[in-house]
Amino acid sequence: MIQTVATTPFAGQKPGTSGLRKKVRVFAQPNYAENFIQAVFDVVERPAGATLVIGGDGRYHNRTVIQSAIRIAAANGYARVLVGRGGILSTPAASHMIRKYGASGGLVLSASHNPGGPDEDFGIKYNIANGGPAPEGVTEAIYARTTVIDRWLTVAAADVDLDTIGETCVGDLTVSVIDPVADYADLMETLFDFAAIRAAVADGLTMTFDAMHAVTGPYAHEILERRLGFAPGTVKNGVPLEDFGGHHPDPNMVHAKVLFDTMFADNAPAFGAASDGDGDRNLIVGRGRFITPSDSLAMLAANAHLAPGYAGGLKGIARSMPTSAAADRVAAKMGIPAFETPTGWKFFGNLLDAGMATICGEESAGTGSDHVREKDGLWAVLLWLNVLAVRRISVDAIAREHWAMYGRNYYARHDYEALPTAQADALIAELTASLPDLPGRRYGALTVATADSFAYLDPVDHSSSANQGLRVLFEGGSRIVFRLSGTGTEGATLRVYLERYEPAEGALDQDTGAMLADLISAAEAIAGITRHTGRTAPSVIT
Ligand code: VG1
Ligand code: CO
Repeated sequence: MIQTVATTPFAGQKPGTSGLRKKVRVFAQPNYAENFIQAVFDVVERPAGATLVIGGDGRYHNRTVIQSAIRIAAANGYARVLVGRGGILSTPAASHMIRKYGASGGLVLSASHNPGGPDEDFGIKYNIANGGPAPEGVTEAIYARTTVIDRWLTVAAADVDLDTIGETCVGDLTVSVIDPVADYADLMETLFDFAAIRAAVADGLTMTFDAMHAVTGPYAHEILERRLGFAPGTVKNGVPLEDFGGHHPDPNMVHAKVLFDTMFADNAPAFGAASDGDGDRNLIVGRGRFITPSDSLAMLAANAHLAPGYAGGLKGIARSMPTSAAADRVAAKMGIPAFETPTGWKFFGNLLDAGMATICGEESAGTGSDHVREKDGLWAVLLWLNVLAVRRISVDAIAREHWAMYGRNYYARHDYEALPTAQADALIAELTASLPDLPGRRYGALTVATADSFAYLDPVDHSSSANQGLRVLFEGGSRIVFRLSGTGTEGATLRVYLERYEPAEGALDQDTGAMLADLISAAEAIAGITRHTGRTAPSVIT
């Protein structure tokens, strides 16, 4: 029996870079999550009798929202809901599930790399039938609907047992609780040479993987330890916890410091990696060698043909605008197109669907391919392992070889977190107004070539997206990008992306901070970060 619950709109239910993210206490208000989910069901394409995938990263509040989403789905005419056991599905596994089972879409419950717990963050993202994040046209329609919503639909039904594999009926809806790992692990076996990796492990290839008490633990235990034969204990922090053990599940030099320390110690394993809250990011560290995500994208693209899934070559490489141009050089050498999209995986979907790009990546530790429509942390780890197993050289050697061929894009991102929104907006407004005056200006040895606000025209559906970050490009290929985060839940976060290109015959093995020092001072001179915010140093450098 369908029940109609009267409601009124909440302000601010606007999806950001990757879904709607708010504090748990905001999501826990009566009607808050329900309004948003009903708004999704009101506007998205879903044939009668459609299937919906529901996956979550296991953070605090996950089970509560899953139970209410199931009842709302039942009242809205879905025929089937697929949900991972324990309410858990990594984001790439959810994407695969949508594609494999022909679902009309999915709800991905995650705030990804943001911390979890009663006082921390929660998030809901809608993915469409191709398995990828809803494009802007859809998220805008969802938002518009949230501003006028006056009712949501539900059924009176008990909670579903999420911990037992099997089927339950909720009204006319069938809920299938499925193994979250098996389908995903099988997909990975079709892409990578597991036998070659197993052989390398038998010959002594060692690794450590930090699952950060987030969603990848069960996947990593199954794939790395059980299917590939890495020693038990290779996977650290492998049990998903609602508060990620009190840490930020953000795989970077700050939050995965233990991994860094391990990889830079005398007895380091050959390979180290980590993933984030929802399993779509990856961090790659070789023995004594950190690989920036932008470099990882380029190096994986250059070596992907060594994996069976990519033996036929790549159709194109896509990267988000702030990601370094290292991948573009690989694409140029291969004679395939390189695409530059705005930040956020949703912008890669059309390129992947159209067969224009095979591999995509973002500087924020996201890499993936056309096997799903999300970035995929373990996929990147497995592609690295496949390359290492075939090449039988170290991560450091692969990096040096790559730079010797293509040159090196020294790269760092400086984040200024939790700024008062007014300060951040004033900085961006002032900088935007000054862009036309920047070309020709000199900052030490740097001369500005061009400066603009990045706008993207999608080559497939011709949709356009303006204001996607401010770019200051210098003569010689160096660059600074400024943009505000669209995933934070507290104030504003300013991201400053710094990149310096050093050609193959240049200085390839220098300290990144030293190589970027001129750009760091130029960023201050151009944007007045301290003047606007009072901050004299970034909160996080990645
Ligand atoms: C950040 C990253 C972006 C990434 C997004 C979602 O967005 O910069 O590259 O796609 O997070 O990643 P923003 O707007 O805060 O810069 V995840 O792992 O949170 O799904
Ligand atoms: Co994520």
